[in-house]
Amino acid sequence: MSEHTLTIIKPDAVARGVVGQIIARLESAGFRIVGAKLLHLTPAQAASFYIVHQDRPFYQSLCAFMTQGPCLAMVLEGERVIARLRDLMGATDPAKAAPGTIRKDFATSIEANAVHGSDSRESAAFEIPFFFSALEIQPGPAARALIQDEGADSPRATEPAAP
Ligand code: RTP
Ligand code: MG
Repeated sequence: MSEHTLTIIKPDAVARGVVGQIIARLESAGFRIVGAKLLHLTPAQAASFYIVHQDRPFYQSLCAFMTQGPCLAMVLEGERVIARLRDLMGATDPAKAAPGTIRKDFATSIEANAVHGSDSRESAAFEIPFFFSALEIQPGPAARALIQDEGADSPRATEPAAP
């Protein structure tokens, strides 16, 4: 079943100029980019986004890292994209990440680990609207089919409007 997930190319990867290579991995995996924006998180935004980690010892450092420069947030669409993205990302610690994963190839530490991915449907349901409004996400296959059907039936698709 097709679903959506949130991914972030984190500030370390943007600063090192590997955004294109990471996007190529995502597209090669068959994930469709249906939303994207480059932004520089404020401390309050980073703290809110990672609120689930507020009691973890790395929380302050993580929030500082995520605000050190711009990051690229994207919504991806695809079959089982939440779990498949997590597999493609690799383990949180690049030293433990499997060969061929994004973190193995682009992360430099357990904190500066190049990418974020929603870890469940519940997380995606919080994280996608955190960054994107519904209007900023391209319609999925069902909505596109509906739009095409309406376009084919509509006189406006073939005839100019009456003056
Ligand atoms: P993410 O949420 O970014 O996709 O990463 P994840 O699920 O693999 O890891 P998570 O446990 O959710 O941790 C969130 C991010 O916090 C930083 N971190 N630092 N210093 C540390 O021990 C440590 N542990 C985690 C990483 O940037 C991690 O991705
Ligand atoms: Mg996580």
